[in-house]
Amino acid sequence: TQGQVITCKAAVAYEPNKPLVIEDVQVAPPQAGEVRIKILFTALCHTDAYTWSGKDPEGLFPCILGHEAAGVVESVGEGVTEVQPGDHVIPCYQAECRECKFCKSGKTNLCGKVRSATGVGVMMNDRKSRFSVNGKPIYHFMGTSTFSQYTVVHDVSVAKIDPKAPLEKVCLLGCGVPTGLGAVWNTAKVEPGSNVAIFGLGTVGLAVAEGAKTAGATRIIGIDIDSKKYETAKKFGVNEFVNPKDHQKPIQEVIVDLTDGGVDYSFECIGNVSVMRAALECCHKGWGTSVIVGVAASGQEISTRPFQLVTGRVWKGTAFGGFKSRTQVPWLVEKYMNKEIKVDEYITHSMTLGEINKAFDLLHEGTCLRCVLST
Ligand code: NAD
Ligand code: AHE
Ligand code: ZN
Repeated sequence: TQGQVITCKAAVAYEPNKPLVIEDVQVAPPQAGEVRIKILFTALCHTDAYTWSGKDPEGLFPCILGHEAAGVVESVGEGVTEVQPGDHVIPCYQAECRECKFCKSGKTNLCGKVRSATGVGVMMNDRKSRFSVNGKPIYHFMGTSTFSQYTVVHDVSVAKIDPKAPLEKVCLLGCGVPTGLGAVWNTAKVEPGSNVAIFGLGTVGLAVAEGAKTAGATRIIGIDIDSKKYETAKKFGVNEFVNPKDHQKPIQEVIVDLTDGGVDYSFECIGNVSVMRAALECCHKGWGTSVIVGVAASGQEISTRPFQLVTGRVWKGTAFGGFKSRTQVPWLVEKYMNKEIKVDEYITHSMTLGEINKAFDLLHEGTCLRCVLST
């Protein structure tokens, strides 16, 4: 198949919110600096649902969504040296070129090399898509487009992993789990003995809890409008639970009262701007730090009284948990293989690519953390 167009199945999003259509898609061969991957397993993340909803200003249609996956390299374009056909890989929506201003700064995991293309659904080389249906181009998404049996990504967006790792599990290390762990370890840098509040106990919030537990946090307070979330959350380290619906007072006041003035660290893992405000304002005066993890819709803005920051609270955000993708995803895979981090526990459902619309329905139900699709 090397050098040839591959025709395979993919789930195409033609319009916001309209059911995805399983199509025969043509996938062009990888050009210079590109890698064509046979995707074997892909999970669904709430960011896919967000873009599909039409609220993502970077959402373009028709496109192939999906960004949390694992597979095997099928072929590589000219000049690609770090992976070869047969390598087991995880596509990384957050690239790492190790050469750009961002990568060299040592201050961020964001990479500038291909971001201008991945934000508009094309490849860097020729600003075109490698996907088409009957000659009509289909946009890429986040530089990954994993809801397809084959995809083409930039070489700076591929992490080569241990071939012994089970791909049906480690596909989760492409997004949600690292995001939560890294928000704690890299962005907040939670110290032992800290008090932590986590708003939203989906996969990302639970991974924050796991990260906080391993960082030695003492009180790990989970906050969710669905009280059923507490039972599962206990297994990830949450040791107190608050449902905002059970209280008259604003949730930030409830947390401040519970914690003698506020928490050391809070994390917003929902994508709701009023919760982001509450998460900042439940932080302790003088040092409390709040990390925004959730992605909010186009047009949404955050606000608080500047006095909150004048008096020492810090507002931060994180993308992919601050992890350097190509370098650290393989390291996370090893941590999973050594049983140092959970992955299996986040997988509540397994289906096939053909059942993807059913899988999206599930995502909106409280019982689903991650659903893994075999392609
Ligand atoms: P999820 O939907 O599984 O989890 C959200 C949780 O929040 C649910 O348990 C829900 O009951 C709860 N919730 C909803 N409204 C609430 C409210 N007002 N108060 C308290 N709890 C509330 O989602 P997820 O997959 O865990 O993703 C969480 C967010 O993180 C999404 O916005 C996603 O787009 C974003 N995300 C960001 C990054 C990043 O790199 N920054 C990476 C992955 C995901
Ligand atoms: N296109 C969206 C932004 C979405 C967003 O913030 N994405 C996160 C990853 S979410 C994964 O589930 C991210 O990494 N952002 C950094 C980047 O460079 O995109 C919008 O609202 O415009
Ligand atoms: Zn995601």
